[in-house]
Amino acid sequence: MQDHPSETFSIQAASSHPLTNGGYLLTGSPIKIAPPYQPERYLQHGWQSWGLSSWVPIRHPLPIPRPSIMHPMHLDPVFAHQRRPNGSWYGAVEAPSGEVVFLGALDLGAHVEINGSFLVGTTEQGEGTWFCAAGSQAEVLSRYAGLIAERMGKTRLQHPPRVWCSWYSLYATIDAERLNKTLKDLGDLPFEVFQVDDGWQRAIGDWRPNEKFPAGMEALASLVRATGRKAGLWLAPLLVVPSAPLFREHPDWLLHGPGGELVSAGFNWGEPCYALDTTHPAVLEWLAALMKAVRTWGYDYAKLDFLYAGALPGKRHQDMPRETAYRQGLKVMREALGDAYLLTCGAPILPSLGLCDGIRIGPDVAPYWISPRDSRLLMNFAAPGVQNALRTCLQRLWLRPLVNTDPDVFYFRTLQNGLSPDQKALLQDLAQIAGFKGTSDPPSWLTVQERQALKTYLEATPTIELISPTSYRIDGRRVDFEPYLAFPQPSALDRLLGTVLEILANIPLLLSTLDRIERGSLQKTLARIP
Ligand code: 9PG
Repeated sequence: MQDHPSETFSIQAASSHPLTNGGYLLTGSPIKIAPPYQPERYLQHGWQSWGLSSWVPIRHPLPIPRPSIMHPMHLDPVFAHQRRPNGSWYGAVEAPSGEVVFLGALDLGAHVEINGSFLVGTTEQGEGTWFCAAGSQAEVLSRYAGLIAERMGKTRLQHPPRVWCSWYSLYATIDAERLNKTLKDLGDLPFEVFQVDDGWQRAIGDWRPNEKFPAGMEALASLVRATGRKAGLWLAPLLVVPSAPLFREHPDWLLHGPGGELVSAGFNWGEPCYALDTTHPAVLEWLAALMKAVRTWGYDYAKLDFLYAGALPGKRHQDMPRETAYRQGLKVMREALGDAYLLTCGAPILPSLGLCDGIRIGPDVAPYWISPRDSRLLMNFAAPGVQNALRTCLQRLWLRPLVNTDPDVFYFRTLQNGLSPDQKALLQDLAQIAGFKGTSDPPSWLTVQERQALKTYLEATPTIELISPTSYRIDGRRVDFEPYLAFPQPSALDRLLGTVLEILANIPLLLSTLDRIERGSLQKTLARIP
């Protein structure tokens, strides 16, 4: 253990070099950082876009989120059962003074946890390189961002586009006709991208248009382009479900565990999900061809989703660290996409930097504040909802110099929306700060006033000042998010119900049935709206 008397912590590392503007570059694994006090809070960073990133209590840690069948979709499954507060690539503790002591990896495959009062950093392979410093949270994260940019690169684009995305209103009920109508209704609203989300494909892994797009995806793209906008398309290129032909035709392309079993990538669309092995040359070829096809159809904006699948632990065709394997797959897709805008989603954060233009920095929003089932009973903060999205996104805004940060969509509509005006305003403010402006509100759902407010909002370029990671000034107006971010305190009954739900959620048949019911009721609701 090396003591640094001028610092507020001591370091145990293979090597440590002081940096001219404070802090240290360290090598080794594990790395141990000991502050001379017992910290109360730990800054946890989620592995992929949706994963919880927040200050969390140390003495009474949050329980392991449920249900476990969703772990591969919501957190790094390797650490799913780690009870001590932990997170991917970096972590920090807070000193009584409010300063933080920060430990952040400069390499992939790194993890930080709190053990007693120690911050402990480990790497999955080899000797890690780390940055460690004390200071204000904003200051240390800004220096970390600089070091990460040197290693991973950063986006070529200063300004993210304004996007209309089909998901958060029409969900999987999209069809060519409805989208054409929505496109027409956008009129003079200043959206630069019209992005078709989930619902156009035959299956996850079968990226041909389904029967709801009888004229093919080219037809829709040319209508979009005729309005002067870029056409955008959603794909989950690294996922495959059993109903896709690829699942039967190329079992060797799928990621397997050490015992030859398929690695679970979670459960969605009423089916179990599996991952492609991005070290398999045939998979890389297929991915490149898929991205080129999307370009040929006329799409210049790709939202590549559920990308964590490429970095799940498993036995790969070519043996390499899982995040390196993912990055290799992403690089192939990036190159095949040429100069198209690439938005990554459900993506491991550090391994995506330098290769994408934008990245989703939080879980999905929803037209409600929280789902009591997910937040109170299952203590799952990666599930859709506005509170979850705000909480995680705010802790990821330090990424702004490196990549366009997508906090997910905001709402202006009242129709089909359970959010209060204040809650809608918080989301609008977040998107203004993050810089990435997107919505799914179909113009025909908006009142005249709402449409006007949306237009004014889209055109605004306010001055943003950081006060603290959870409070900002937007054109001089102070916005404080902190009062909205508290975690629920579940009762004994909540915990009991959570356990029952956990058991039920691990029955795939029940999940598929629920998925069918939800889709059916959404279809009926939307059929009633013009
Ligand atoms: C389309 C959507 C939208 C959305 C993405 C992603 O089951 N899950 O845990 C789960 C998480 C996120 C999610 C869907 C399911 O949403 O973030 O914008 O594109 O896929 O299916």
